[in-house]
Amino acid sequence: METLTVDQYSLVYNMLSFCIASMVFSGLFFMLAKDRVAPQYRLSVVFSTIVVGIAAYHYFRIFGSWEAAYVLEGGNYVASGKPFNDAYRYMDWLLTVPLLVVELLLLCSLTGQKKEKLMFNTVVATVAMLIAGYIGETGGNYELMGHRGLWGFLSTIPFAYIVWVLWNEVTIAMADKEGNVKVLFRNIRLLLIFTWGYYPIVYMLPMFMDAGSGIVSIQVGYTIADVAAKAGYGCLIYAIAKAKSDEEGYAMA
Ligand SMILES: *C/C=C(C)/C=C/C=C(C)/C=C/C1=C(C)CCCC1(C)C
Repeated sequence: METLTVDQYSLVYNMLSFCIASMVFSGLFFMLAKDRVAPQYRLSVVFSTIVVGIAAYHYFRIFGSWEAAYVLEGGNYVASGKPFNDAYRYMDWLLTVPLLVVELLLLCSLTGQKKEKLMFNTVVATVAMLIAGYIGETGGNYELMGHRGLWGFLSTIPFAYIVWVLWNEVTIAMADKEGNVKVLFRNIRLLLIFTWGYYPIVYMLPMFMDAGSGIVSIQVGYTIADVAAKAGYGCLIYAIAKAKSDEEGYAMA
């Protein structure tokens, strides 16, 4: 672990703390608002709650690990000797990314075999993407033309497949929609591209900076991405479910 300045250390510390608050309270919102949408869309909102719940738990652990990994010494944060645990993030993604994929597919108008096939394929692809990513992330060196670059590239293949499937299915689902529902579908498609596309960029950042800044960029970058891709995405999922319920004349009992 590299020595960090007080500012660098605090930036990560504060972002992790902000993230915990976002996850916990967006989860509370999804729980309280679930019955405002029609029954057939509730599962998606339930999935959002579970996703931010799992993330909140892991961020508590990441936060604890971050605090334990450094000690303040002579005005800087130096390694305490306890390793910072990177695996929490990947364990979190292994659970939450498949759920995020499935909850969006549930809102698209998929049926029968096609639905099951796409869910299965995309879930398998997320596992492949994350295993390759983890191998690259924890391999030690930060070179583009080395271990990190190679495994990052391999991880990008299933990633491209997942994004392509989700983009297509949302496009099909919004084709016969109008007004609010259409706008919301378009927004979630954009949010998906920008947030998911941002993870591989964060992954590459340490290749272009010194080791201390690399650690900080990874932590801050993934944390911002997670807030958008989990809490923000959950809000849009809820908004789509609500707009579709309104359109179909659902009134809360
Ligand atoms: C809530 C967490 C989410 C939505 C995480 C998404 C993660 C990715 C899309 C990660 C993708 C990666 C690549 C495409 C290549 C480099 C390695 C990864 C794992 C960062």
